[in-house]
Amino acid sequence: MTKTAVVTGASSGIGAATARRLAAEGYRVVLVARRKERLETLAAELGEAARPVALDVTDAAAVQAFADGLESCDVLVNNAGGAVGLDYVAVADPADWRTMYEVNVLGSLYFTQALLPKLVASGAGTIVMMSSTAGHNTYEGGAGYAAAKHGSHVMAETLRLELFDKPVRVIEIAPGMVKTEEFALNRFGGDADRAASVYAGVAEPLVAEDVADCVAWAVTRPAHVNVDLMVVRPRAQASNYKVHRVVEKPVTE
Ligand code: 8X3
Repeated sequence: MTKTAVVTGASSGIGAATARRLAAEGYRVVLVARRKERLETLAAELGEAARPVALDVTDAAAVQAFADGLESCDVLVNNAGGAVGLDYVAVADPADWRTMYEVNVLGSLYFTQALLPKLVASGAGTIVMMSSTAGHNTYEGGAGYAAAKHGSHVMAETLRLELFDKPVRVIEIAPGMVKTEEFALNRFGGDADRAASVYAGVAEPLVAEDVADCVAWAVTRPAHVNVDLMVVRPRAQASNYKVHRVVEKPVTE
């Protein structure tokens, strides 16, 4: 029987790439995000394998109603998330922190709670938590995002303990620098120059397809194999701090 994968944050970036990959692996993919038009475009591209569902992952009632209407679920990819701002703790806007916690952590909580009975009933369920290297370290200005992603990491670790006797595995994927259409743009409120500076001089940052490849590999291992945690960075990024950037030399006469 065709397996069903629910991917949140599927309207762009890692979520969309993951949906494409899982569809290519033979899954029926449920595409979840707020932006209906983008989901419909992706669903049209993927054909019968995909179903778009427009909802806000921070709306617990909407998530539960969606889950109630779903026939079965084999894989849940808790991917919806993102960063807002890069401000020092001293001046950070609590509203940004609240948004990041709600989307990255509570959104995953709502989906996990709502779909867990179906994941257990599948007999071989998988929950993928998309955390970040910011879920394992931090950096100046990153406290709000790192706190939220540490939350994703802790949720994965705790769930794995709590589900130890259930047929559901919990996989955490922690990407470092991934150049996507929107991550940095969203972080900087649409400031394209500031967003571009994040990747300045990095010849080959990861792209969404690289992370989707990690998800697809981990999810398609035999059901008894649990890839607990996969940390993935571009070769040019040895740590959140240490990034190899090729600086263009100024033209001299
Ligand atoms: C993205 C990694 O370094 O921008 O999840 O926080 S970082």
